[in-house]
Amino acid sequence: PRNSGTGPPATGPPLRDCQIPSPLLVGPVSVHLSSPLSMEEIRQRNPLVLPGGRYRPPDCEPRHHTAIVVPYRNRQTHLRALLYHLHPFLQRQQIHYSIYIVQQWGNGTFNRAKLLNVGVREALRDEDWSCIFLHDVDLLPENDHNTYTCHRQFPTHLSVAMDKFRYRLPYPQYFGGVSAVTPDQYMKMNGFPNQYWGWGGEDDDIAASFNFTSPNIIFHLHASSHRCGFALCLLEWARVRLSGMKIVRPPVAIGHYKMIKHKGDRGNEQNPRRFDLLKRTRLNWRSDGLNSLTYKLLSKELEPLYTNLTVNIGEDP
Ligand code: UD2
Ligand code: MN
Repeated sequence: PRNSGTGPPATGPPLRDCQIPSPLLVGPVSVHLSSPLSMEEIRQRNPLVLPGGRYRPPDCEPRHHTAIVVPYRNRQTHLRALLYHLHPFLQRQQIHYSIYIVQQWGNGTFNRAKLLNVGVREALRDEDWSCIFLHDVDLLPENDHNTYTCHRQFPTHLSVAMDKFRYRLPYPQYFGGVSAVTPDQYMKMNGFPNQYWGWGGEDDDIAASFNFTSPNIIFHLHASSHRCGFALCLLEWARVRLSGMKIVRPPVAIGHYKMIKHKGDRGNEQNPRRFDLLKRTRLNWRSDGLNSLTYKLLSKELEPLYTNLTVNIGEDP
């Protein structure tokens, strides 16, 4: 069942269901990274987007209701590039959507996964979304056949081919960038970990991604696992697996993304504890996640192109 807010408009004849695939899709699009437009210019190019960055197709009843959640702090230029590309991209897919920017308040160490937890919880207060996207601010999709919808059973990993990795998966279990879950899948895996402060590891915790180039983690793997073979251990580690699910992906030819080049941010230095935390996912995932999430929502603004959530998520203890 849906909220009244997701049904057809109260007046006028009911709309026909949107066609699948959307007739508006164009396939590959060229993504330019030269200086993005101003927010006002982007707004003018997207006249049907409502305050809060909401949209629903005007002439058919959408089959999908997707919230896009973006963990964020101090990346204005990237945000404009994302909004510039994503709004038209999603409108061509004829889905009902809304974009949430979850902004970490203060100068403390950044915590991407905790911000994602906040975004999911707050988005679900607004609407009965059927799908929630977890989206880095600096990733721009290059093919609109990569639909921003969810798989019924399993979490999806979308950014399977990025320019920065020469349009290939860097390693089989990689889960960074853009992913998606239904509310059910999210509950099942107890959301995302709250304990990863700083860069790295949180995506590994969620989905057994694994960096083959890191001797450190290989060492830990061997040291900590007597009973399982190498590959098997990787799969057993992460919360998607531990909660009885697997991950689905679009074909590599479609899951193309450009990542805006950037340096590491201040306040998001590599997390030296990530390897130790990862060893304990199996023990921690049931107690650390959605059910242990605490935060203070400081403000919620319906900006013309997105909903801005400013949140105090506390500090690295
Ligand atoms: C990789 C993954 C990312 C995440 C991260 C480790 C890719 C494409 N992405 O990103 O999903 O797993 O490693 O944590 O491989 N952010 C801000 N402000 C900050 C810091 C981060 O807004 O000061 C947000 C922003 O949405 C950014 C995301 O966090 O895209 C990930 O941070 P990053 O882009 O610095 O890390 P990156 O590219 O290595
Ligand atoms: Mn990045």
